[in-house]
Amino acid sequence: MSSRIAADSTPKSLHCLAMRLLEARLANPSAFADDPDPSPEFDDPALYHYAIFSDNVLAVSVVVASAARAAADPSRHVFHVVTAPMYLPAFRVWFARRPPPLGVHVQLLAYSDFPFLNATNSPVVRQIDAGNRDVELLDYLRFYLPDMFPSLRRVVLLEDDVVVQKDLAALWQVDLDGKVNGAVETCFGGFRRYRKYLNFTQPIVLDRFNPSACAWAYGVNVFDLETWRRDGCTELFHQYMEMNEDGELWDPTSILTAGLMSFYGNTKPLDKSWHVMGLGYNPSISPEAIRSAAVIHFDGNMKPWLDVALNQYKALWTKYVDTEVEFLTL
Ligand SMILES: [Mn+2]
Repeated sequence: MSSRIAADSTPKSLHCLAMRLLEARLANPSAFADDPDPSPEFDDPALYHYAIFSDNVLAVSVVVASAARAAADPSRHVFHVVTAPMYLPAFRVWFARRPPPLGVHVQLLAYSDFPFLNATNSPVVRQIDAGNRDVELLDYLRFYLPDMFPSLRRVVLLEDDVVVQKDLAALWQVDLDGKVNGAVETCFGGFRRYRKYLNFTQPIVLDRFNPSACAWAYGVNVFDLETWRRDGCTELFHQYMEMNEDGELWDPTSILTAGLMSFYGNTKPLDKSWHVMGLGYNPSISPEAIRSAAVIHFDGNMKPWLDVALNQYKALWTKYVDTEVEFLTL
């Protein structure tokens, strides 16, 4: 069953899944609390906290299930899932029907739950309000982690196209050397350096950045929220978004570039085994690299829930799809 679901899960059937979940809630509203009481674990800084920004219920369920299964003590892991308001009911039904596995904690939120995300505070919201359709608020929420989670000191950002294969508790012991962002670097030789992402013919870019600085990846990022607040990285991000309103400094649709600017000189390279990339486009990743990876990342267009997924990697994702969910009987 699970392989059939994943093989057939086109974006259209994922949308159907969200609709079915919503239907279940309309049919039986009292079974699904609108706003369940927050658990004390949600803001306990002694626990391991993850942020996932997504509108894909199935993908998020795989991230959570895989991380829970890999954890030595799942009850110490807390997942903060933030979605668009229209998808929140679907997430609520899913996690009501299938409570978080193995005692992990899951907090479900919509970005409308954060009042500071308004046009006065945020140039991103202003650009969306102005009709800039290239900007998706969900994608930019990662720049607001310290404001979203004021009581937390550290958060790991996981994208929804990853699978966790090892206990991530050790990420909380990684020494970031006073930097804000822990990430795996992606440069090799002359490739994937800042010159690829920024327009160095602009004096302001040339002034501030080294063109041969090494780029890093989103997917698995350890963020020290206290240092982030101290260094004002969100404010810096806002400045760059405003400077680039005409799109001359960098491709304004690239969230990575916004990150490369905002955390420039503030990123600590993580060991590459924390985050192995390319499963959404590269058919020849070494099996050994995949086996020893703490997290594998299906970055690229061939997502594991799509028909075009690379066959040799598909099972690494589908084995975490919860086949007991009745809505999946398509
Ligand atoms: Mn990704």
